[in-house]
Amino acid sequence: MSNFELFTTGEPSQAYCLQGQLYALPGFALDNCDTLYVDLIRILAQAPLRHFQTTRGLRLSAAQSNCGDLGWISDSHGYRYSRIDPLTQQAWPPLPSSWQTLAQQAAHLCGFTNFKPDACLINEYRQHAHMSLHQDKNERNFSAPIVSVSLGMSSIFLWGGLQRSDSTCSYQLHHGDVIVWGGADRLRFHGVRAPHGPEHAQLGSRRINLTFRQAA
Ligand code: MD3
Ligand code: FE
Repeated sequence: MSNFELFTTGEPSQAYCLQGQLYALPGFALDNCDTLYVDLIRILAQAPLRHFQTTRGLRLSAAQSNCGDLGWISDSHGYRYSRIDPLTQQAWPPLPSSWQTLAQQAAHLCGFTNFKPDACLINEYRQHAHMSLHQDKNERNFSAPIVSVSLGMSSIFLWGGLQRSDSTCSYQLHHGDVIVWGGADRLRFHGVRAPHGPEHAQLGSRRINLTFRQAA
């Protein structure tokens, strides 16, 4: 397994091409973090974080929720998108327009025009929570990119190839970093390790990731 780590400390609002169609915008969301945090508290009051189960009845280690027209869910019937939150039996809270704008601007800086996210998955990683290597393939339209915003503690994300067995590279994600990927790299295997380093002044000992997608 070949592994290298990249540490970027560049100018915000500059897109770095990491590999193929995988881009990093270090610190791109920093200016918006206070607003994001206030919106997040309100959204999670309406659609609380919970641990979904896999088809095999295993509890996912990250706690999750959603906002937007569609939300990603998992239960004994598998992974899919749903307009209804199974916990509250209500529609998911709306995607704040400022969040949509942030995701669209990030996508645009990486060359993806016309990105219109209709789903935002909220992942909360505490202590040993992580996400094993997987592909994101529940969305209808693989030509749309995915935008990820990292908040709170730092974490290492792993990205591999189109086969689970392909070698992986690793990259450090910090508070305020944005990652955009799409095109040929949309279906790469990827994962994220448990958060590490000092706890975050505002978010405490956890990392929160917002993932914006065009799911419909
Ligand atoms: C995709 N979330 O929710 S997003 C997911 O940090 C998910 O919560 C992770 O994967 C998280 O499905 C990672 C960032 C990411 C980074 C690199 C990738 C996604 C990627 C490389 C290829 C494909
Ligand atoms: Fe994923």
